[in-house]
Amino acid sequence: MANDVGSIPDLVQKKHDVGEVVKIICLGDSAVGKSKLMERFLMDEYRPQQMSTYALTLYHHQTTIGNKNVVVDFWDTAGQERFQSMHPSYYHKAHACIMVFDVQRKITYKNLYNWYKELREYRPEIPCCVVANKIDADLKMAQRSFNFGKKHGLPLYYVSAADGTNVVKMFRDMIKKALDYKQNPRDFIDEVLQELENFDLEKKEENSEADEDGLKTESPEFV
Ligand SMILES: Nc1nc2c(ncn2[C@@H]2O[C@H](COP(=O)(O)OP(=O)(O)O)[C@@H](O)[C@H]2O)c(=O)[nH]1
Ligand SMILES: [Mg+2]
Repeated sequence: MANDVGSIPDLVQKKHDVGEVVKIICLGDSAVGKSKLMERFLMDEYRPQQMSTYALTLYHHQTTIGNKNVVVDFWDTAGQERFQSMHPSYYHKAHACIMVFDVQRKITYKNLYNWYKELREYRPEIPCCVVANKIDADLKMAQRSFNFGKKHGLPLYYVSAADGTNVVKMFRDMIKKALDYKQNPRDFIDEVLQELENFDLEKKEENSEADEDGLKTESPEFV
């Protein structure tokens, strides 16, 4: 009995520690370096979960932003991008998007237009950035201005998954933006989803408070 009483606050605490969960997706042509960027950012935590049936790789990352615990689910394509289109479920409930091109292959830059169009069909409002990858291979590219970002009001990062330039900065910025979006959605459907999530959390909290007060719904004596 004493154990029971002691364990309840622990359980409540653990539930709160999990923090917000955000989903960040990565888009761009094959071989631009999407997977390498994730691997570089996650380094030792790198334990991807291959979902080959869905042509998908998921990476889980736990971090803190301010004093908030955040769980990030990074979604990476595993080949489906060859078809220049992703399944709608890839976009579903995403909170931010990282769009990557390869500075050595012009076509991957041109194709950003298609990726961006598809993204906005499913997620009209989520924060998005443009990533010019592989600048280690051609440093002059870091001086070039790429208009795609400016045209759509998206931040541009010059990065290298190979040597790590700007990788942490870009991911940290995007995690903050994803979190900010989740907490202040600008899309009607997202607002409703967030309300439902809050409602669910409040219900769970109410139940645990009731449990703490000894108001168990099912008492072991009656089972
Ligand atoms: N030089 C250079 N090569 C890179 C960089 N990032 C990725 N690559 C290479 O590009 C190829 C494709 O990378 P990958 O991450 O599999 O691309 P994805 O298909 O977009 O996931 C691999 O051979 C990588 O080693 C980079 O920053 N610099
Ligand atoms: Mg890949």
